[in-house]
Amino acid sequence: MPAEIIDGKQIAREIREELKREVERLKAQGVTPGLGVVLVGDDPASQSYVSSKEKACEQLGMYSDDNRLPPETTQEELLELVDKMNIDPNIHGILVQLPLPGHIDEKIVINAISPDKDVDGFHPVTIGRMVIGDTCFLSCTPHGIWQLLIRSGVEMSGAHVVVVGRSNIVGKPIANMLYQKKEHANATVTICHTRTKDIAYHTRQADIVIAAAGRPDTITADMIKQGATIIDVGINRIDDPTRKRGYRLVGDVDFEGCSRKAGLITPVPGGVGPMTITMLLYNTIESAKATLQS
Ligand code: BQF
Repeated sequence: MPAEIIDGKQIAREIREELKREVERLKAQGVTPGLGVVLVGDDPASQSYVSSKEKACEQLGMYSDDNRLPPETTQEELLELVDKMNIDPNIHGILVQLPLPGHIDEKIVINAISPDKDVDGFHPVTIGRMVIGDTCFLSCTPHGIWQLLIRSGVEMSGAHVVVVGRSNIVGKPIANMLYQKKEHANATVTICHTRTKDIAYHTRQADIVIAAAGRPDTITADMIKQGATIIDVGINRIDDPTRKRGYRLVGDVDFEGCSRKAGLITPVPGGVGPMTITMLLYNTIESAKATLQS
């Protein structure tokens, strides 16, 4: 029996409907959730991500403050803008689109964002809170993966989750979220990476495989257990002259092969990707809510 496909686009749509009502409620109380957006340089992928995020804000009735800075922007200028946004009461979340140009130190910029507005969840204070299990902004891609699993009815408690990849933006945080002593978590988590001796040995035992290695065909059908849940976080551009853009997107999973053996599987595109932006909106709205409660 072929795997059931987890429709990330549809689940993202449902969450955005919920969020839209939340924004209306907040506006009625005099608060419009606002996202401060910063893009430095002219990387086409980053431009497209930033535009999608701003469009998504608009669709929910949120405010977004668009700041597109030239590639030669200095670190000092960027830090000045971040400082301004830190104290701007109309901005509840700050999004500095990564990657930044080489002459700017990403770590310094991330550290400059107030943890109270860290809707990307990349600040070390936020990460510390997450690891401890405190309430915090959960970083968007792993939070999106978690929501996909929850809303698809996947049992996490006691499940063996194998995460392939150990990046700061996906592998490390999703592993942390899923082993927490919390509802919809309590999994046993294994993290595999480039130096793991036999990745297939681990993934074959997994009830849930999360592929975030950044390489196509990292997970093939022979590497998974019958009926497993497969989450594909990869976004790899493959040259394709038949497409108008000249490329197509593929994940880290051999979708063809794995969808014949898995129980549930996410597609690329239309799986984890749409959830990432949705959770950014979610975090910004939560941040706006917090200003009312204090
Ligand atoms: C889809 C990102 C690497 C580096 C910086 C939908 C997105 C992607 C795919 C998207 C990403 C990846 C984002 C799909 C935002 C996810 O349908 O498959 C949406 O917009 N993303 C980003 O802002 O920065 C990145 C990946």
